[in-house]
Amino acid sequence: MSKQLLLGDEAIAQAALDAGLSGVYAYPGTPSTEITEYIQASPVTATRNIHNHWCTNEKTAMEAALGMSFAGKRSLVCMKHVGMNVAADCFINAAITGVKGGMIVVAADDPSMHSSQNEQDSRFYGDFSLIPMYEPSNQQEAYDMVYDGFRFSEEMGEPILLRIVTRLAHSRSGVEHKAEQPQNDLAFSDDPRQFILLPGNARKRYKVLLQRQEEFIKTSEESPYNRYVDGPNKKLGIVACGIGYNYLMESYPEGCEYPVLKIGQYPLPKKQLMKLVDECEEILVLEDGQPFVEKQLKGYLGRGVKVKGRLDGTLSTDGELTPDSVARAVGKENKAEFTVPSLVEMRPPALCDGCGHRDMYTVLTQVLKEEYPTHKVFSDIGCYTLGANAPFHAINSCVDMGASITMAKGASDAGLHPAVAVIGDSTFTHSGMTGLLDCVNENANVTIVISDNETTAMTGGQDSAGTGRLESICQGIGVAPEHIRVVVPLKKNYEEMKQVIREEIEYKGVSVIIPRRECIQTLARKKRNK
Ligand SMILES: Cc1ncc(C[n+]2csc(CCOP(=O)(O)OP(=O)(O)O)c2C)c(N)n1
Repeated sequence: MSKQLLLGDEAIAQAALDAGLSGVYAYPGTPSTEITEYIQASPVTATRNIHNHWCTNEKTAMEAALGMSFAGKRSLVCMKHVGMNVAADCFINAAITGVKGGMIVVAADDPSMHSSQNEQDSRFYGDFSLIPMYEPSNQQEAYDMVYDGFRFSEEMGEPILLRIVTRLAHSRSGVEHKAEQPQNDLAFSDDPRQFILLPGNARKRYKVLLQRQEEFIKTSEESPYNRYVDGPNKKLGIVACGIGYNYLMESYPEGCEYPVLKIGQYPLPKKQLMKLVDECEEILVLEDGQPFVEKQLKGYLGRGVKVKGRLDGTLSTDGELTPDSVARAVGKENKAEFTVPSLVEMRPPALCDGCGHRDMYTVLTQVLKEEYPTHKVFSDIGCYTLGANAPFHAINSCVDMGASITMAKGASDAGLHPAVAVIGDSTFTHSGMTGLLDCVNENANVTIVISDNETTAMTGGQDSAGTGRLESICQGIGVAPEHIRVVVPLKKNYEEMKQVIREEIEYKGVSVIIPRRECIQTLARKKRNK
């Protein structure tokens, strides 16, 4: 079989294509975006008519993937870790409905917050929902887990969660392909009530899910992704999860002196874990993210075994695991840490020269700072969040997707004026529209700026769900047409833009200002590809 040099994300995508995927459903988010992009660019996607359009948000993606599974076909749903919060309602309930066609949920975590607002660990979602979960240690394993995972999902009758981290998603290694499989035929559950979660049915199904936990543990004990490797020195036993195993092996190219339990599948394999605990004086847990296994281990042992990891300070409680931090934790000499020469020291990211968000902030901050000193600006997540930095210092909040509009509403309810929201076009359709309806329903005194660059720029320029329809969406939600104002953010229009901002702040009700100019990066790409 051929070997290909693939990113972790690409290995996942290729495995899904090889395993007879019928549809990928996703909303972009680093470090998961490349999975869908790889599927979109793959020639077989068109020839096999595999669904590959971006979704409006992670919840719609999860639900559509469950719908495809309901119809008997194999679906993949991909998101960054915080997307799991958006999709959680469907995700948790999908564990109770179960699946028909194989369904794999990829949650790409970002320990160290390279490109995120938190470093939550998606393995808690696996535990919380009570379904089996994979965590690959390298790109080949990511491929194998997805390739075999669809069948496993169908055998278990459950979605499978695949948790990856940034370093695995965004680094390459040689990956061997397996044979291409056909797509499933349309097929439905034998149980007509499987997907009807009325309380009477949900209670039954939840009980069954609980009863199946021992079966899931057994599959973990027999899984090729969980491996007990003995070592002569029993002073320490190491539990190495996911990429933590890869980092450990960097310190032991000839094999580790301590017994190691490699974890790639959850729930934790009880038998192997007990063997490690019985044989070793102390346990060290290596896991990238939060102390998920370490906490469980402390809970389930309760017999005076010392467990070391992030909770006792052996490893830092925050930030990603690294080969260096793992080497230190096992008492290995560390090379001097690489230091960044001062010449290239951290520079905060900035909006591109020529970006429309720049013109929008230039004008907005001028009007607000000079004429409305009591103002606050609630911003959101996207390129325009960089309005927080110099030279603008324009925003007062950025919390989660959609929160600009609803926080502005809450602050306005509290008596703040002017309460201004700044949100991007993709974020608006992702989670801002429902908040706008709240504003309209109460005629909240808010001024909402939808800074429309006609793309999802922050994550690389994917299609934005509302392009060409933002005014009609706002009007449909109930914003008065005369208070939906479109401007072109260019220097020559600054005076007009200022006047529009003044008028809409003075209006006591919901107004939407749409500065619209295409992202200069997507524009340049289009020109290059012509
Ligand atoms: C729940 C969630 N999903 C995805 C992301 C990743 N992400 C950050 S901003 C953004 C969209 C930005 O697009 P837009 O609002 O149009 O602003 P732009 O970057 O184009 O200025 C995405 C997808 C995230 N931070 N949180």
